[in-house]
Amino acid sequence: MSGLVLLLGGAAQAQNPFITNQFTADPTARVFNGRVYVYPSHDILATPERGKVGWFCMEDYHVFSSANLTDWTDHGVIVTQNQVPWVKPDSYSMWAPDCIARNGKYYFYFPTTPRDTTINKGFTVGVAVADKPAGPFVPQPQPIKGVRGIDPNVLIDKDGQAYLYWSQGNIYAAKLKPNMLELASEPVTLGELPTKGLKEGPFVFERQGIYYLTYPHVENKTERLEYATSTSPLGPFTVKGVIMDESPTGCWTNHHSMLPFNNQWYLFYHHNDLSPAFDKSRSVRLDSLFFEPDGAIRKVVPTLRGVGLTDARQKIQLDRYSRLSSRGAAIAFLDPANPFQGWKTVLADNQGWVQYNGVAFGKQAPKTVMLRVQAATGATVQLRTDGATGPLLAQVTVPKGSQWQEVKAPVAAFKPGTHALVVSAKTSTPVEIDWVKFE
Ligand code: FUB
Repeated sequence: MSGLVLLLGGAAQAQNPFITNQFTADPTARVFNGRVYVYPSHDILATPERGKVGWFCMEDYHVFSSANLTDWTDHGVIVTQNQVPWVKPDSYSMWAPDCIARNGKYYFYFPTTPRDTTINKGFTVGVAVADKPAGPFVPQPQPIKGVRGIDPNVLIDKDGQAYLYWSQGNIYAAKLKPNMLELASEPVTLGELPTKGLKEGPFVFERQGIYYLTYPHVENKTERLEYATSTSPLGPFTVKGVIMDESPTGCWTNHHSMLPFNNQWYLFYHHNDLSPAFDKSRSVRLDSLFFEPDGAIRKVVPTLRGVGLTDARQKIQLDRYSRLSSRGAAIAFLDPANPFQGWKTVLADNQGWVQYNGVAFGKQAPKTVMLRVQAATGATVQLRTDGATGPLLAQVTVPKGSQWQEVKAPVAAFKPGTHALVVSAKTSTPVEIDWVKFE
């Protein structure tokens, strides 16, 4: 398997979606050796020769990692459909995976279609094993016996017993043998969950003696993230509530994982940011997650801003905003024909402003600010910290032009530390901003 390592963007990836070099979905995040590793599915577009047009199409898995949840590394392909002996090589059905560490080995669980239909007519689950979190992974010659379904997830309990969870309309669970490759008990249905509407994508974890079974569920029209709790890994579970509401823009699936990292919990999930018109091409996101004192999970409101600070000296992508004026501001793709180029902020007139929180200016005052901008008839923009009436950092005159240009202006005021950056238009003509960077 490929050993490609690609630093994604180098910086300023502290926004959503946080992987923008390809479509990614179903993110299972794990902390291994002080780094966060994300094992997502890899959506690609089906063609008449490849997969089924209009449906999910996935042929391989990449793994990504980060030490700070801001700068992400793509370690390349770790498992691919035509290099696993038991997998139907043209099934394009490498759906939501998981990975877990035990005794110095990394076990990567993935659901897909076997070539031998006597094993199973639909999906089953296989394992690939590695000595390091990014591989190389060696697939087992056969899938796990007795598992029929998708979305594997593994919990290793405090007593060392491992459990495999998966879904097929309902959610199922069984004990795993210490070798992590075989079931040690008959599968059971976790039956206390809602009976109406598809449930899938289980992610189970234990916190302060409570076992959380979290899962996407179609209560209404599309999936929302819900959870149930128990005092034991196999239940009985009590349904507790919603972690994330249905997508307001109609992305049918959601799929998630959660973990604590440096004293903060995070929710990893997906949306179709890079493919708004087709929700089978998804992108992974990340937001902070909080527990109430009684252990309840506080509902997460999805953000574009994501988590972490953005260094003022890196490109600040305002289009991943924290707040946007209700009039005179909009977000659009830089190149609608190539969404992977990212977005721009369009301020239509002097009503338009955008706020981006968590910009780390540090201790030393920057001398200038640079903006990548475009304004057909010219424009003036102002940059302030901490609100529309906060200190004026800079006023920038954008010369008229129909091309992108990098325009500089001196920084007039400076307060050390981390601030919200507010950029507003001061003229009645449109101005488009790709990014802002202090120097
Ligand atoms: O990515 C394919 C499928 O969509 C996953 O296995 C489900 O959980 C849903 O996200």
